[in-house]
Amino acid sequence: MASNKSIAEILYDIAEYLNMDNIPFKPRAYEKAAEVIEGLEEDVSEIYKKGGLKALENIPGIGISIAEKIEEFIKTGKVKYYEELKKKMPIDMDSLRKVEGLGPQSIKKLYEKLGIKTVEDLKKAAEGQKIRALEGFGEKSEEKILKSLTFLEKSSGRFILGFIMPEIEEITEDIRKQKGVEKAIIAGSVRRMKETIGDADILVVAKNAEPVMDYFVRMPEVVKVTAHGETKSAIKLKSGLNVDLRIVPRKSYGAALNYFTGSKAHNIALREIAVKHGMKLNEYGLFKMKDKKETFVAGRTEEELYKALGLHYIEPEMREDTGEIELSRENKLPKLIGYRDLKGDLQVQTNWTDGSDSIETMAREAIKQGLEYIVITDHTKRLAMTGGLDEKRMKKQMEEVDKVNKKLKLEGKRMTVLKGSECDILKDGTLDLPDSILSQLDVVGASVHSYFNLSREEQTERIKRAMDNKNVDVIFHPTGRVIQRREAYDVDMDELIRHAKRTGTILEIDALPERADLKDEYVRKCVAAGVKMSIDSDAHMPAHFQALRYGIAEARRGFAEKKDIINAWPLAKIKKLLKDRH
Ligand code: DGT
Ligand code: CA
Ligand code: CA
Ligand code: ZN
Repeated sequence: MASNKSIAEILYDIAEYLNMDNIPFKPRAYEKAAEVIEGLEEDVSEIYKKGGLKALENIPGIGISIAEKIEEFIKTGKVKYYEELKKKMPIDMDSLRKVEGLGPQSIKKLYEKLGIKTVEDLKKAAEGQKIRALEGFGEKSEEKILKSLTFLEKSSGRFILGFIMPEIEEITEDIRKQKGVEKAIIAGSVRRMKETIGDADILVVAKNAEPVMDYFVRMPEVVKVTAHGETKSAIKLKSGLNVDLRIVPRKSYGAALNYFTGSKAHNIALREIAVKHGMKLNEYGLFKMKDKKETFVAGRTEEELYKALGLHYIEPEMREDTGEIELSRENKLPKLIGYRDLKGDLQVQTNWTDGSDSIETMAREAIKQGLEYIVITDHTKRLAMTGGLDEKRMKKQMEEVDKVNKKLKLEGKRMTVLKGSECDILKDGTLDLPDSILSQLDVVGASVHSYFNLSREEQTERIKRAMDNKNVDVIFHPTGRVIQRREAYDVDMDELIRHAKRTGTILEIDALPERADLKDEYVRKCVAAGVKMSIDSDAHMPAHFQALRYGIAEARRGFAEKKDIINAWPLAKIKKLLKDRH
């Protein structure tokens, strides 16, 4: 079916083609029509189905000529006029348009003189210094094109949530402060706390849309405005992040929030439930047909919406249509671990190895973060470049931990620093420190930092062997992935989870935003298998404790409850668990 989005895209493209030919007024008419259609509540196809061409023409901002083209597109999936324009100049308009500083005239000239059709063509030409020779371009604009291309490449990918979140939250906060704004909330994958996000979607309820939109497109961080309308605007920030802002009616706030939070799969499943109940669900609400008229059933809040669908409220992190809807219907949803539920942190590095601060500084910061215990887990000797600890220095560090504990206790602080290690797992699955030392520690974490390329069997056996060591309590960052930098090593996670169950080993959710390891899928398997996990910051400096939030998010995405996460437990309880293990 012809979606509003696809219709709008064609109209935008036509506008661009007309702009290239310097035609007056007409391009603006197409652009305006595209904007109107983008912001329309109802599907244009629906409008057409009900009222035909006349109804299309009645849409404000759409004249007969554009209405006819929309009709043609709905009927045939094509617009002849557009096809002809495209044939005359077969270029990848959508991509080329995104290149900063490249207007329609330039795009045309580059095609006519150099045959540039795609962004790749453009890059080649710029690198080959072909563009500077063109009339009206020169060396400067060639450099500028290359710069925009680099930026585009950098920003075309997804963003790691934890890195970009502060910026998104700041913008949302600033919007919230604008006059007349009643609500401003982040939706989309950001609200679902996905590890990486494509763009940010912000929803606003406001008395008066215009000043909010004007503020939004003029924020200092904005480098490009891709849409500026009454209900929807879209910008690109210096960081490369695209942000969509939508103003939604107060009455539809819950429905809009639900729709724009997604995921798409979750939305589709909800809509099917609505249809089964003889209702209709969209971003404006849940509606019932009565006497051939739609009446509003729910949509002010998400809670009300789920309720009207016969469901219990589902937390955003679970909305991926992977079983949450069935659980909700049966009232069997997990009670997810909360963002304030952590009491401790089992992986903290200090300046004894590659961390930046002392044990004491890290402990004091942890207190500020509301934690009651931390485990100091510096690297071991095999990681020589980090100054990894050998037996002698390990013993020294244990004395230092005692000292810090005494000092904090004298001050009446509620913080216990525990002795631990991030001990390297060697190639054969043995550990980098002898059992005589490991057995004296409160918490031993073991990690793979080498031989990532072993075969699946070898890697699995290696880690299982580490788990077999009675002194090993936790496997840190169990799959070794670093998002956008390194794939997980090849390992049989199902078997590791089974073995963790057999040996009572804890598996870590390393909370560093670029790790998020275990990821949600494995967290869920651990929950199902009854394997306990920890959520650790892997802090190398005080600011890193902030990462815990993203670890909690990953746990929530994996349906984990407080009982599944041992550092959500009070110190006495976790101590008992460790004691029972040893
Ligand atoms: P992202 O930005 O790639 O990280 O992922 P999302 O989930 O934020 O996706 P985005 O920004 O394209 O759209 C935001 C939400 O809007 C999405 O989660 C669900 C909703 N949505 C977007 N397009 C559609 C659609 O075609 N159908 C339905 N049912 N929902 C959609
Ligand atoms: Ca998004
Ligand atoms: Ca979006
Ligand atoms: Zn590590």
